[in-house]
This record gives sequence, C-alpha cells and structure tokens, in this order.
Amino acid sequence: MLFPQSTYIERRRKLLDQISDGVVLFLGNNESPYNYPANTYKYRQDSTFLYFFGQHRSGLAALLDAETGEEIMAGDDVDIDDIVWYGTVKPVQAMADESGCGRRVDMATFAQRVRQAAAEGRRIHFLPPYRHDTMLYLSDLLGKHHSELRAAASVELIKAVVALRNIKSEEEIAELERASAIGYKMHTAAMSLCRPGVTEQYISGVLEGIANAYGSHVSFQSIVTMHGEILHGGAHDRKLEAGRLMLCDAGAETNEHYCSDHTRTSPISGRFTTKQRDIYTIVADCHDLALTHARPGVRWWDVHFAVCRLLTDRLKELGLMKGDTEEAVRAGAHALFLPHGLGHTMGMDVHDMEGLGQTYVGYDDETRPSTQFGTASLRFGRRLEVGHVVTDEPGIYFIPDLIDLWQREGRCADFLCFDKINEYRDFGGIRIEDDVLITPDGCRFLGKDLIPYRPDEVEAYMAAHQDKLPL
Ligand SMILES: [Mn+2]
Repeated sequence: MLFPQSTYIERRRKLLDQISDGVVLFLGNNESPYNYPANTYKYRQDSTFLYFFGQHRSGLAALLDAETGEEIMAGDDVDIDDIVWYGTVKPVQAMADESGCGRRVDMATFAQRVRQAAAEGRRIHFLPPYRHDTMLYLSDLLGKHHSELRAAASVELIKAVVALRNIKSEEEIAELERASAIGYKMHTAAMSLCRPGVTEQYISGVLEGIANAYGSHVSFQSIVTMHGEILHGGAHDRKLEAGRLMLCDAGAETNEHYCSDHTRTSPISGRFTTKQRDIYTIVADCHDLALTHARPGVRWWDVHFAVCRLLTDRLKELGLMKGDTEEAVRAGAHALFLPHGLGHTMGMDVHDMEGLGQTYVGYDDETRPSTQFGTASLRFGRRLEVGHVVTDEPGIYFIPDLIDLWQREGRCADFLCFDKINEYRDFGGIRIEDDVLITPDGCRFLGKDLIPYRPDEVEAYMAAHQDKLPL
C-alpha cells in the first residue's frame, strides 16, 4: 500500500457519502494471458481498485454497503501449488485489515452476497468493465448479457468516483512527480540516441527498459516515429533519416501506478531546418500559452481555443492559413493541422478514467462536448480546479490524406492556403507535451527538471549528450 490506511478509509467514506442506496461492487483485475494461460502480461491492478483499497494482488473484489456502511474485501487465498511457483503472499484477511475494510470473504461468498442483494431488489452499483474476463464474470454474477453491461453501469457511482479521482491530493502529486522524473530520463535518453541510422524500435526499446527499470511499465505504448503526423503511430524497425524529425510521445508508471506523459520532437540531424524551426516555434509558443491561461475557474475548453487562435495567427504569418482568425477557428479550419484536443486528464491512468466515460470525466452540465472534427477529440473541457492534472500537448501535423480530402471537398477553403500547405506534405508532425497541475495561483508543469523543448535547448542538448544515456 502506497498511502497510510487512513487515506483509503477517508476515500471510501467520501465515496459512500455520494451514493444514496444499494451496494457498490469493485472488481480488481485478474492476470491476463499473452499467448497461453500461464504466460501472462505484466500484471496491472485496476486503477479504481487501487485508489480505494491500495492492494495490488490479482483476483480481488470488494463490496461496500451504501446503507449500512459495511466494507468487505473478497478474494481466495492461494494454495500450496501457487506458493511453490510464485512464493507466499499475504492472506486476503491481512490485506483487508491493512486497507481498513475489516471483513474478508471468499469469492463464492462474495457472489452469494451480491445475488442476495439483487434478489432483495437492492441497487447494485458497478463501474463499466473494460476487460473481457471481468465482463464475463459480471455477466454471470448479475445475469445480464455482456453487451448490456457498460450501459448498466451506475452513473451515480461513475460521477462519485470521477469527483474524487479528478482532484489529486498532495501525496498523489508527489507520486506523479516521481513518474515525471522517470519520464525525464526516458525523453533525454531518446534525444541522446536520436541520430541517422538508429531504428525507431531501438529507441522505443530503451525507453521501455528505463520505464521498467525505474517504475512499473510504460504508461502506454510509446510513440517513437519519423511519421509524427500519424497521431498514435507506433515504433517500426525503420532507420531514422537525416533531415527528418523524430516525434517521441512516451511516459512511465511508478510502481504504484501513477503516470507521466511527455512528448518531444527532435531533429534527427541534430539541427532544425528553417522550415522545421518555423513550425516548431509555433508549437512551442502554443505549449507555453496554455501555462499563462490555465488557472482555477477557467475552462480548459477556453485554454484550448486560445491555443487554436494563436496557432491560426502564426500559420497565417507563414502563409498556410488566411482570413479572419475567429471565423477560421469557429469553422474548425485549424483542425487540419491540430486534429486533437490540447490535453487530457492524467493520473493513475494516462488518460485518467477514460474507461469510465470521457464525458463524465471532462465535461459537465455547463460544458458539453463538441461534435466538430478536431474539437470532438478534446477529452477535457470543464472548469479547472485546484488539483486537476491535465496534459498540455499542442501539435502541428501535415497529414497527406487529410489535406487531399479537405482540398477535394473545398473544406474551409476560405481559411486554408492549399497550394502552400502542399509544400509541407512530407513534413511529418510536431507535438510538445508536458503535464500541468492546477494550483491555487494558476498552474505549473509537473517534473523538477523540464525536458528541453525550446529549439536552441534541444539542439544544444543533442550536441552535448550524443550517446550519453542519462541513467
Ligand atoms: Mn498525452
């Protein structure tokens, strides 16, 4: 357990305060097979289970009674065969005691207890399952078809969990800082190794090794690519080419599963060309602009659009866009270059709580999601509060298929200079990303040391650290 027992007791008390009646189920994660049952992926506990109970073992569940306040942890103790192969682990009762739950039952009793509550007509609250074995288990337990489960999840519970997990406490921020420190090692390593002839896959592998060596795992599959215009493109075995850019979007999870998420874009030759530097500087200025706007009470939606307006103004100066900036942004013309949102929540999930439903996490009655291309991918729009952690990740991409489609359709033709844009079709893409904590006075980036990102700093760092891994 990462935090003192009182932290978990307090979190569960605050949760139950928001649930009017019924029982609340939490299912921890099970081992997940890779290519046969006993050969598994590295184990990862469910984030919400960790948040409320702090226990990492597979095969656990819990039940909270919203009316009586009873708290039960469920799990089967391991037998001698497991002990021979995997060593001894704490009995479930000891884990329940540690978490402050008091009572422990085995999984059969847990199922009986849930069925009994259902038979009495009590409400059964559960979160939307995202793993298939959990879906099958819930489907059997509740007698619902697996395809109905996500829709049957409790909105009351989702909202209560989101309200708690969206606000990071001091002790959680300290853990996020640790994740950022691992991210710093990963990204500076990538910059040190970035040069012609090295494969994307090699750099991605080194990053994964650093994440595993200092923490639990990468917080998502690393994006290390010369094709930065492919937003979530993975690393390939192709060799980095002189004159191009390498986009690296990667993060780590600490052993207790708090995440980091940073992106840097480096010139493979060690120096930016004039064309690259022009675009890079716009992205860097957009990245910095978010810092001056984000503070409690401001909508992240408005920070996003302030960035879109700056991006449009600057692309007009380069002759890539034209017309009135406000009208261009309203029409969504900037989304040809920036088809995603400025940032997303981050915490124990790198897209924090995305599995609970993005609209519940990032939007509310006041701020509703958009359906317009580009803005529809803004995962967070609501008013900022102290303790929110959100990524700041503007980018500019030249996506040949998207350029061709918009040009063919004449889409936003009043604002886009397609002849000029086509001169950039082999450019790739640039993104710069850091993680922002909202503070009482405004905001700050997480991470004691900020990974170099101003163009001169990037070039200087690469020149001084060629092949010197900062381990
Ligand atoms: Mn991100």
